[in-house]
Amino acid sequence: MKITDAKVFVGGPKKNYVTLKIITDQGVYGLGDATLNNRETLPAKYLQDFLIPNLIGMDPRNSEDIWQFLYRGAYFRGGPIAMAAYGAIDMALWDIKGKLANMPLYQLFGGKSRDGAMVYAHATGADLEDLMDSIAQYVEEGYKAIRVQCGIPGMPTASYAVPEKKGSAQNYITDYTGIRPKVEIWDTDKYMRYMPGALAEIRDRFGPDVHILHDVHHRLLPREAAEFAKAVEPVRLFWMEDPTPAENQDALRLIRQHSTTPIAIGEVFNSIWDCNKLIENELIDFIRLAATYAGGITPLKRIVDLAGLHNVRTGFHGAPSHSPISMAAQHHLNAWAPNFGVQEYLVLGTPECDALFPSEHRMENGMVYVSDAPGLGVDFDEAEAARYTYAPGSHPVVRLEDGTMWNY
Ligand code: GCO
Ligand code: MG
Repeated sequence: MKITDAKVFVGGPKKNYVTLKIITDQGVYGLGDATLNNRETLPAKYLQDFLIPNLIGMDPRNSEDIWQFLYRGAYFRGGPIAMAAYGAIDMALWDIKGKLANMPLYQLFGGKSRDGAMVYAHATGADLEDLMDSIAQYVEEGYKAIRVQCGIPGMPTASYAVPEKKGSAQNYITDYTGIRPKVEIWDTDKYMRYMPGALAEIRDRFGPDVHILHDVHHRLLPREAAEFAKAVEPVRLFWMEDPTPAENQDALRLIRQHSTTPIAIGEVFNSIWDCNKLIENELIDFIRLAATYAGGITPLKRIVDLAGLHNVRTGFHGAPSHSPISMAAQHHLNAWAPNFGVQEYLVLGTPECDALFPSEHRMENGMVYVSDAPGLGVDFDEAEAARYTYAPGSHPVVRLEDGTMWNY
């Protein structure tokens, strides 16, 4: 069996999805997602110029060897652009394998460990009252887990994932007016003084059962993160996400030594080498890589297994930048993983998105039910795809009030 061709498409409804289609000599094709948010053309170019010409003629069933060929063979290993491109290839090869076996992928991993996988939604508000309305709406819709972000009084601009105006619920961050980013101004002191109290009010209002998550989005230093984690302990967060940049994996010790608030990290990681110490030293509770940026199902599954040895559960990234193809890869991993925690999932279910990526994965009452179709269980309509083109966009950058660059 041989790969005979592969095509890359960039575009989608209000998103620049990068979709790979690998075609074989036996009429079976596989789909992959290489969407690297706000840098979408780069994995697409890497696929077109270097990777696809190498794939032609290979046996698509050897997905492990092909992954090793891509990763080791590049000599310059890893990085988000390359790993997103490998991720798309790996997903497509697993899709082909599932179709050949006539089985949904979760069966090839070891079958289902649960019926449905809990997801979390994003509630957001220009201020706390606005956020409370947004949370109430998700509770009403049956969500069991909700991430909460709100504007901070006195902050010079809206901060991460928070709308500028009340009631706009416009939390998403990519601005498609061009590649030059807007600037958010950040003030750690104002955040530290306000946010723990706001989280406590949310817990009081919604009671003990709803899982509350909060994304600090890399804004704190390790000592500040430790103070924050300690202050919010009574709220019993499901998790505190990205409290501090984790490039220095040892920095997480400080937070751990001072608090029992669960920590979720990993959405910007590309490899097991970015998180192995965090996992082995049990410095985190949830691992957040995505099938795309981690380089596909093959390496992500290895990370899930390592995490399982150390009581770390999964909480894969699922921002709207991921297409339904990589989300499907994650639905299958979530159905199988013995150490599943939660899945971030923002309902993309617009008629346009469903028409571009038809599938039978189902979302109900805050749970995802994986499809039983062979492979990934999601298709791609090329005629629909022809309606879309690439639209340059950027998420903001962050500066302190004196102009110093900070972490987005
Ligand atoms: C999340 C993330 C996203 C990122 C975005 C960047 O938890 O979902 O923090 O909102 O900001 O994916 O491209
Ligand atoms: Mg995040």
